[in-house]
Amino acid sequence: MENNINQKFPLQEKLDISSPEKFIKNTDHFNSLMMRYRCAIREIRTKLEVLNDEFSIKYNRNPISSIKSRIKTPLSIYNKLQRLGYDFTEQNIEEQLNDVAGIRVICSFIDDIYIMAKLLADQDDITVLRIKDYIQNPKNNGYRSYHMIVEIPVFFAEGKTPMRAEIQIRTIAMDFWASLEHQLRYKKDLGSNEQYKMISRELYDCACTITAVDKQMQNIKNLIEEYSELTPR
Ligand code: 0O2
Repeated sequence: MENNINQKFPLQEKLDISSPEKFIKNTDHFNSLMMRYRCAIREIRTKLEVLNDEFSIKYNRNPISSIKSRIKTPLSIYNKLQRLGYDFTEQNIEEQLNDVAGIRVICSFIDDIYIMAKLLADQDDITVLRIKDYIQNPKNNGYRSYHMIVEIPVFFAEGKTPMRAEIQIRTIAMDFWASLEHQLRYKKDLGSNEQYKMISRELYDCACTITAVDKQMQNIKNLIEEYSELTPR
């Protein structure tokens, strides 16, 4: 069947892949694959929203402040495969890339990150393939975030397809820092190496301040909860 979504891209040598744009134009399969990743995002988003709703009823608060999601752009997919030494084929996209579907969960407190991660991991249709805990083990530049690569089944007309996605869970403060640092990394006209190093040091200092603030806010929340349990209503 020509349009079966589970059919792989035609053999690479039959396609004009002299540029990613031509490749994409020449095949409907790519759009179909991206549609599948978008559906995986929708499934995971729903799971997170359900947990957040349940929390707000049970505990009168929302652990999730916001959820962002994105599908990697075709050019970014192409560049990443090139960097890893793979051709731009459907099989390589599915097998070699974990972050075509990306979901970012912004939580209010550090504890909420681990609560959300556990509640997701405990769901029996989610398979956790990899965890990178950059909160326990921050990167040298100060980056902190909790990363999960998961696989989730999505039900299409032709049947069930397991889809991979990257979930990044972090606090509002961690997200604020990471967004600015991301801009720095991709900024081309930043000036000399010395200036770049100076800004990196400043950013690292900010990361330390933000870590302290996150911990302090978590302590305040714990104290409020403890005191309100002791106070008779
Ligand atoms: P973009 O543009 O955000 O998509 P892999 O998951 O194996 O493919 P890797 O690098 O081993 O790749 O995974 P890791 O370390 O979990 O990082 C994946 C993503 O986390 C990155 O995607 C970034 O979004 C984010 N990230 C990791 N390190 C940093 C950092 O130092 N600063 C910031 N701001 N973000 C970071 P991409 O594809 O690199 O970038």
